[in-house]
Amino acid sequence: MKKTLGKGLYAITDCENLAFDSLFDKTGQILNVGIVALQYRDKSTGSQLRRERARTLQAICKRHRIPFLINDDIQLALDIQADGVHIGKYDAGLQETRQLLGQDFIIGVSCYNNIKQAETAQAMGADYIAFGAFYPTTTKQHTVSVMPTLLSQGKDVLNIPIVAIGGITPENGAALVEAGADMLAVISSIYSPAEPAQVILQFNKLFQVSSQVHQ
Ligand code: TZP
Ligand code: MG
Repeated sequence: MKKTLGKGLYAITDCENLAFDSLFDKTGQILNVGIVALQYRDKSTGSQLRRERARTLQAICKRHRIPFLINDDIQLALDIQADGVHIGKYDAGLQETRQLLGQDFIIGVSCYNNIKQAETAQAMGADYIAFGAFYPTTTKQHTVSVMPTLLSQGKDVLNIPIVAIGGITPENGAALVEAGADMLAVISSIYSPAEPAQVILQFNKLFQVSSQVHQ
């Protein structure tokens, strides 16, 4: 059965800056506080090691009953039966991805700053779309810069969840939740502190406040 995605913090692994032991340890701390999804994003590790690491992270997500998604690598997602994948413009297309993975996988699609692309992805069966980068980031090069108002425009035409990404902190994330982001996807703000618990709590508060305001 396809897992559902709640509103909240969507953590993405920082494989560029952390050795796997440390990444795993921090991911455990992050899951203990509470997030709504974890994405394994790893651009440089070879395929065998990537598979092992994915399985290790998948196991801890299973224990916490948190959806586990894989960036880019749809074959790996299929092989280990992850909960979903995230694809962007350099990856397999949405149709091909859905054909390979079937209906039970979550498929998220990067739409950068493009609402039309998001509407098309929704019509083609995407489970969520991501817009960004909202703020300057050193984690990814060549990002498109996006205004928070895009989220409210997206809300008018989309009924699948909207993820915001790019340079997000608990401070600047409030405006994005207010503008309509269902999830905040975050790498460095949560993986760079030695102990991420405090910052996760701060992120989670943004969603508690938002659900009270919108009740
Ligand atoms: N896509 C757009 S910005 C970005 C990605 C993967 C990087 C987000 O990382 P950070 O460290 O939260 O800015
Ligand atoms: Mg990609």
